Amino acid sequence: VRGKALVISTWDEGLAANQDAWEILKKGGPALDAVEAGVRITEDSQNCCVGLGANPDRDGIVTLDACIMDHQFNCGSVAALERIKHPISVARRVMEKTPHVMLVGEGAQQFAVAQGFPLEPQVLSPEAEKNYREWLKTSEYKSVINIENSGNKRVGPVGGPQNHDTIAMLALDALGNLSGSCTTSGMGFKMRGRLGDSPIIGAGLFVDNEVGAAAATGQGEDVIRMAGSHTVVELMRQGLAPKAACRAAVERIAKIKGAAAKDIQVGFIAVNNQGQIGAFALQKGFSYAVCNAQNQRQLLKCEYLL
Ligand code: SD4
Repeated sequence: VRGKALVISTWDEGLAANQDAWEILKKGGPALDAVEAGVRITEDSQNCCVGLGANPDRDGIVTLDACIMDHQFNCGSVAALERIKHPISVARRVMEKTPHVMLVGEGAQQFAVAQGFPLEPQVLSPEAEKNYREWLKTSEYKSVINIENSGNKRVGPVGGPQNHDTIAMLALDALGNLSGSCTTSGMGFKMRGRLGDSPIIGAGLFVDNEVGAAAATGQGEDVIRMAGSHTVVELMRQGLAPKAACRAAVERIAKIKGAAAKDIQVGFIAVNNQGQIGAFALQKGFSYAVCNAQNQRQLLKCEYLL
């Protein structure tokens, strides 16, 4: 069974994150530990799109969202969390130590501190500070789609300019169990209090061990309105392969949005309980990283609709 273990995650940053997840999976460790450890790498990287180094909301404050789900429908989530470095680990504690699924804002922070997570200083990373000052010149909220060479450049470690704010990761372990994680700073310069899809079970992430797992990235509002990741898993339940399921979900978003679809980006990744993987995006520029026993550093350009 061990040959089947794999991890798949979003964007170029997924490559580095997969390595830490794989260290656990290759020893036969649980998918849940893998998806937590993997995305912590991205949360740590100051020069990136996730975690405390990321772009703030329009009031200049970094607010983080994350969720995690295991093979038994256990799930935990935090949203609008401030000054905590590893929201994914707080989400896991919500899952394991509370009777709840989601904690938000001040309550989430209180819980994190009570669980021993350090309260970090409220400062922007140099890059985010620069981006925020630039943004303040117009103070105009526009969702910038995550396409190659989009105006708002962020240089990823591998694939050149990228603009996005999220990592989602799905893993299958040696026992055949699936888990998933998702962590984000949300859309840069969002309204204070805005939540996207990423911390919402069924939208940003969904795992049903009998079928498969899926996760989303991109314009969260449009993922929420069609229950994105849950939809992908249900399509797999009906017999679609992971890529076909991701494509059908993207087509649904395109239909809902009509002409406005060209102004947004959404990408899905999926894995079924047989270890088949797939991904599909609305627009060009979405990448995803895959790691398994055969190939440990694979970065793939995703197929797209428009
Ligand atoms: C959100 N889905 O907050 C996230 C953002 C994202 O790449 O995935 N950006 O809507």
